Order: sequence, then structure tokens, then C-alpha cells
Amino acid sequence: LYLPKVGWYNAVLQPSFHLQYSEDTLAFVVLSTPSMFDKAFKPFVNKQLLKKMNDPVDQCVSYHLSLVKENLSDQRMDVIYDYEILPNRKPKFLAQTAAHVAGAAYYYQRKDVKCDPWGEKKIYGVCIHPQYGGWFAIRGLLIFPDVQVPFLEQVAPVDCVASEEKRIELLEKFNFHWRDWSYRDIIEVKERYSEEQRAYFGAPPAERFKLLELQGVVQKSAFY
Ligand code: B12
Repeated sequence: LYLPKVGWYNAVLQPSFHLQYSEDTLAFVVLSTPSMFDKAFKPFVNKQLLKKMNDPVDQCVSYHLSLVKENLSDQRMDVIYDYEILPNRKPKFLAQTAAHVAGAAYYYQRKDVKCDPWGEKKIYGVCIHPQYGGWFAIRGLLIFPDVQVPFLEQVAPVDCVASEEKRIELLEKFNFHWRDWSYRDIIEVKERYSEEQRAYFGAPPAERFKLLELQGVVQKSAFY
């Protein structure tokens, strides 16, 4: 969990992406680290009845955030998930921008490279975490509409990919070779996804259920 306020997020975005809360509103960015798979996901699929229609990891995240909500039931709390989209097809929140302004993970974009070699190509940006490199995901945003934090001080994210050459290498790997996982190791990391977790996330969504059965994580009957 990392702490931002809505104003920092809105400040770097064009109005069409703004969140409709006052600027001092407290929010948290939720990241998942490599151990999420063993600590939260496997126990979850073992215990819970999964709905076959929805992505199992998304169901796991929303289950755990619903527990957070229950535990803080005296507080109003809105949750936005990374996979939620608006009717105009735009994401409900930009996870990478939120992670950057919260100080969680530096968001490297094309404009962070001075001598840009890509011409007309569309180049997507990528966040790198100082401890987990690229081995994490941004799962959601928790917003507390009744909590105002006017005096919160903004913390800059760690610029862990500082050189021009490394930034170019990072963006190339993320855009053109993301399937080989190599962009995630652009810096020395403390923990990566296990073999099992890579097999799971590397599989097309339709095959992930089957994999969980093969890996013995769930019984066939666990799905409905
Ligand atoms: C749509 C989407 C895709 C699309 C399009 C990608 C794109 N970036 O547009 C596709 C299908 C191609 C895609 C692919 C992948 N994706 Co994707 N995707 C998303 C999603 C849902 C929305 C991204 C989006 O539409 N952005 C809109 C554009 C316009 O935003 P933008 O380029 O950042 O522009 C804004 C900033 O520049 C900002 N801005 C301007 N000035 C400044 C200044 C500062 C300082 C800051 C901070 C911001 C800022 O303003 C702009 C908007 O006005 C996000 C989750 C989310 N909810 O955010 C995941 C997400 C970006 N994807 C992710 C990943 C990992 C991938 C894949 C590797 C596949 C995978 N899941 O394993 C591939 C890799 C890319 C590739 N080579 O294809 C991760 C990235 C994690 C990270 N470390 O950064 C995310 C965050 C999902 C997650 N849950 O963690 N993805």
C-alpha cells in the first residue's frame, strides 16, 4: 500500500482522466508483490468458489479488498480496480501514473528518454519498483472521500533506472519483448515470480483454470 492524494494524480493528467474528488482526498495505491501468488492467491482458489466467468486473480484481489472495506466499515471507501473501464473505453484510473505520484514505482515514459530512437512507433511506458523491479502489478486504488489530508507531503518515487541507455533498454524490452519477462529484471531485484507463477501468468486466460487444476492448486469441482 502506498499513500497519495487525489490532487497529485489529477495534477499530471488531462481533465478527461481526473478523479471526481476534492484534491486533498486520501487514496492508497495497492500493489501485488511476487509472494501474493503463494500467500493470497493459492489459499483463495483453494477455499473459494470461483466464478468461471471472471479472472481468478481479479476475484482474489477484490475478495481481499472487500475484507479491507469490512474492517474499515466506519469509513467510506471507494475501490477502483486496474481492469475497470469506462463506457468510453478509457481505464477508470491510470495505474502507472497513480503508482508514480504515490512514490511507489517510477513511471518511465518515452518522454523520459532524451534521444529517442523509435520514430513513429507507439511506445508504452512502464513502472519499475526499487525492490521488485518489474515483478509486481498495480491492482487498484482505494479512495477515502471523507478523509482530507491537506498537509501530506509528496514523496518522489526512486529513480532506479537512471541512465539513458538503461531507460531505452527498458522501454524496448517492455514494448517488444515483454513475453520473455526480461524487462522485469532491468534492475537487481529482491524477489521474482516463481516458475509456477510465470507459467500461470504466461498462459492465455482461457487456459489458466486448467493450469490451476494441473498444478493441484484446485480440484475440478472448485469452479462453477
Ligand atoms: C490498456 C492497457 C494495455 C493495452 C495498451 C497499453 C497502454 N499503455 O495504453 C495493451 C493491451 C497493449 C497492454 C499491454 C500490456 N500491458 Co497493460 N494495461 C493497460 C491498462 C488497463 C490501461 C493503460 C492505458 O490505457 N493507459 C492510457 C494512456 C493514455 O496512459 P499513459 O500512456 O500513461 O498517458 C498518461 C501519462 O503520460 C500521464 N502523464 C502525463 N504527464 C505525466 C507526468 C508524470 C510525472 C506522470 C506520472 C504521468 C504523466 O498523462 C497521460 C494521459 O493523459 C493498464 C492498467 C490501468 N488501469 O492503468 C495496464 C498496465 C499498464 N499493463 C501492464 C502490463 C504488465 C502489460 C503487459 C506486459 C501485459 C501483461 N499484463 O503482462 C503488456 C505490455 C505492453 C506491450 N508490449 O504490449 C501493467 C504495467 C505494470 C508496470 N510495471 O508498469 C498495468 C499497469 C497493469 C497492472 N495491473 O499492473 N496494456
